[in-house]
Amino acid sequence: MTNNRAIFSKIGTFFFITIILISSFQVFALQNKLLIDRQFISKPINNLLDDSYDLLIIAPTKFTPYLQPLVDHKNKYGIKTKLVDDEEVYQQIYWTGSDDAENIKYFIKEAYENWEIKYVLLVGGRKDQSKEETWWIPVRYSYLDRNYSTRIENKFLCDLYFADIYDSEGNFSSWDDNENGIFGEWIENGPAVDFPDLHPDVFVGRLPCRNEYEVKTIVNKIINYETGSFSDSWFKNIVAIAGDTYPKKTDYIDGEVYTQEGLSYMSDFEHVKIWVSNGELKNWIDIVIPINRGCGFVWFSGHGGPHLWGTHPYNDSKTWIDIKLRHFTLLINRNKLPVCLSASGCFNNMFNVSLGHTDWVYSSYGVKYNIPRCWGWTLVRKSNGGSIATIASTAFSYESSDIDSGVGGCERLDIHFFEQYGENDIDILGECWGKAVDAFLDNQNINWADPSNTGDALIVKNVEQWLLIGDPSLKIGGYN
Ligand SMILES: [Ca+2]
Ligand SMILES: [Ca+2]
Ligand SMILES: [Ca+2]
Repeated sequence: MTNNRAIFSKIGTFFFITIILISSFQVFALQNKLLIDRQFISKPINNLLDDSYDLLIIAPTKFTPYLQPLVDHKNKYGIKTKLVDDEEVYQQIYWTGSDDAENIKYFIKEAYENWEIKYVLLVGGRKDQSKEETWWIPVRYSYLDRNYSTRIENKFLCDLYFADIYDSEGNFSSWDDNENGIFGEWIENGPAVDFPDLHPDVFVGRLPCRNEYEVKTIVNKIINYETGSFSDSWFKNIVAIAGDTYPKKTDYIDGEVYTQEGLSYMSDFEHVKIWVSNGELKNWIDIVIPINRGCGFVWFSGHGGPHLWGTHPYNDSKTWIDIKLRHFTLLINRNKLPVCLSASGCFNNMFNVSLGHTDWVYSSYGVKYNIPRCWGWTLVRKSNGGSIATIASTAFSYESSDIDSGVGGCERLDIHFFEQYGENDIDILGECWGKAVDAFLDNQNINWADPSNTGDALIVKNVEQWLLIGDPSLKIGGYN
């Protein structure tokens, strides 16, 4: 027994020393790893600190070969462009945010600080048409929870999250102040929980491509657009499509009043008013024809869904005049591509829809049906025409309740866009978007404690969901 005890004691001592040694080694290794991590934090991104870029493109590896022609094109025109695949992002940012979307945002922050980028193009949408959402490039849902009358909506797509890097004090704008992994929270019938800064620090657009074909199509569209000749008069048309968004509820023709205000900034353009009051807007053909003739901008002011845009004749709520996805097959405007705006059309840019699962798509009989992609994205991905970009809403959007108040209605965002382009002479698409967001916010005094269903939360919701599908570095009107 004594001998056995001595042997066990020696074995025990041996194991004890071994464990100490292993532990010491692990501590040493961990310390070194932390050292390496810290070095990575202070000196990330490919040892390319001497370089600076204007445009950062983030895409999955699968798409990157098809984006190289766009990179070459951008560089040729003086927009220094860096293409990074998503794996590279996740490898470099391995101190990790709370999820992949936050990792992307941290990477954008690093790129802003090290490469001085101004524009970020995210290339990647849903991976397929199934019910479960899987993404080529992650999205952020804002959980600003407000109903639209009796219809519940507790979250929506928000790419402004990726553009708003810093708060007003220069700290990282996390959009998750209480660190519960739920972003942009403004609880139902309650105050805000998270307090996003909202002001963009970089200009972000997304091409929600599902496959290589879509990437190739849009790369071609952008290159052709920017190198094309805009001396033709078609570009100088702005088509405004509007009717009575709220029959009887307001006694004026809402869409016409708002588009008129925006058009006043566009004095160099021919104003093509496709309105109900002048008899130019009777059905969807009236929308297709002026777009096919060619226009630099097309602006819709009315209602929307993921699958349609629509409005009413004056004081006639029973009659709808709308343009649906299937009507787009007759859009054959080819290289005469407009920038399209539709802030007031709810859901027009709701790019998470699929054949497997579609929210907020109804037939006229109230039955839900499915669509492969949303209205705004269908216009952008169309190969023989459509739009070069669509800026529109991803959720329920809310017009000003009072035309004279000018407070926080979604229509103000579109109007501010034309102010940037027409009056402030900004001709880069993403800058018009971002500076319109700034101008919109500068006119608001948001009460973040407002618990009401129709109060200040809607101002924030409007701006969070006004999303650019397109290239933020796009030179509006091209380079020639
Ligand atoms: Ca939160
Ligand atoms: Ca900011
Ligand atoms: Ca009205």
